[in-house]
Amino acid sequence: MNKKVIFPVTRIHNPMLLEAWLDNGEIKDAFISDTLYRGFEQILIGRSPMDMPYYTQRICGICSSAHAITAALAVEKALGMEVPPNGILIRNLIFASDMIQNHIRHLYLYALPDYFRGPDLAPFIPHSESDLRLSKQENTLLSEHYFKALEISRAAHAAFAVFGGKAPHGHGIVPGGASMEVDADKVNRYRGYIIEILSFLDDTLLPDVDLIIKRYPDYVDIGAGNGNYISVGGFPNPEGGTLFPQGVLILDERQSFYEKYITEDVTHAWYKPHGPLHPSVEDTIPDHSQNKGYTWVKSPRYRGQPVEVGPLARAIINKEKVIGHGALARIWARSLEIKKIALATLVWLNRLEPGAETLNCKIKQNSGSSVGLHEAMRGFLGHWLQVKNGRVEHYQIITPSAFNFGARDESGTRSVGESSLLGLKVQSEDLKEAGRVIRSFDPCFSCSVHLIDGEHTRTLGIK
Ligand code: NFE
Repeated sequence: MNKKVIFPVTRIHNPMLLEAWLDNGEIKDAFISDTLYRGFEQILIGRSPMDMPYYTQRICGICSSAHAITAALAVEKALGMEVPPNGILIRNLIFASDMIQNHIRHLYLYALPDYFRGPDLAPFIPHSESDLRLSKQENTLLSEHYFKALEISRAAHAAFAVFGGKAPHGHGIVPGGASMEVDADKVNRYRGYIIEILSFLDDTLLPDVDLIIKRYPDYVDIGAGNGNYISVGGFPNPEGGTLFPQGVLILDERQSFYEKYITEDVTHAWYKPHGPLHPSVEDTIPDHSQNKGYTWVKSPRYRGQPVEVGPLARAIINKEKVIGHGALARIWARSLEIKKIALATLVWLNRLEPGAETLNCKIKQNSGSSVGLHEAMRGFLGHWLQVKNGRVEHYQIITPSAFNFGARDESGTRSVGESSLLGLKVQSEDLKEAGRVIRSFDPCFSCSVHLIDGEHTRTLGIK
């Protein structure tokens, strides 16, 4: 077998590394490693729970509001806070615009360049010349759309700032609701951005995704996961229910989601060893001397099983008909989801009550344990919190990219990201086929571990 490495794997999140083992042009084994550790969970200890949405947003710049909303949910449950309806709607609007921003940037900046060839100019160079199937005209069109997508994703961030004050790392989502008041000017400005985004979706983005699927039909199923999917739900309605459903599809069976079945394993990650533990009792103690370790990403499991999370999982849990389960099926699900969210914002905007309260800061107690769960851009996000006498005593975070790209577990079972590469036929020198599969998950390794390790940024360091 011969070894090939892609590093970095994505066009933005530097620390992700793929080590693939090939035999006769086929991937027989794969290790995905995160070479970055930051220690957010330790940073949070001893602080005021009210600051958790602020601190945890700094985990990442592209999904900041996902952490804000999930942290706020955890704090509200622990302290017994109730969010007024306007607060719920404004938080949905802030998070929706951030999700739209994320999905548009992922598609044009991080995923589609795997399928089209841009001009010999930055940001399209260096090029990969393997397996390019679009005509010259189609390549030109998609290159133009790449720049248009930048403008539109900026409009999504501008919508975020209407109720969030700024983007990323906004000020709008706080424990107890939303910090902004509602007025007609904000509603109209937000709506204006969404109308602009909707016409870009209909005229440009969705037809572009259709074109790529038409030219690369094999990638609809190439890179499929293991058939296990989870969504923890998200975008609550004030009267109950959520836009994104909650559920589990595991070992071919649909089940209700129970948070108690979540565990994390660190057998092959660089942490102080422990068996699979529920996040409420788990710690995060870095230990780079672990011989079996090859990444900073732990291994989250549901009922001991690796699961896939993200827009495709949400569509499947929502019982939508999907086109397949591979790389382009993920991209297709993500692109349709943008429209679903954009349309939902128009409903939420209409339901806002100008002048009604958006924030309720009353707390029932100053100690408590809880979990905040909310779908992030890339899927499952959980914040486990313990507060004692008004201070954070314990905090653990599981992100979507940890679910998709965690290390193999104590039984040696791979997470979905690694297993989706097994058997993949590779003809390109640059492992483009594998890159397409990995990037379709929209991985983010800033989120997945929460110090730059100079020693291990170029090798996996498997000892
Ligand atoms: Ni840095 Fe994030 C999302 C979180 S990671 S992008 O979505 O949480 O998977």
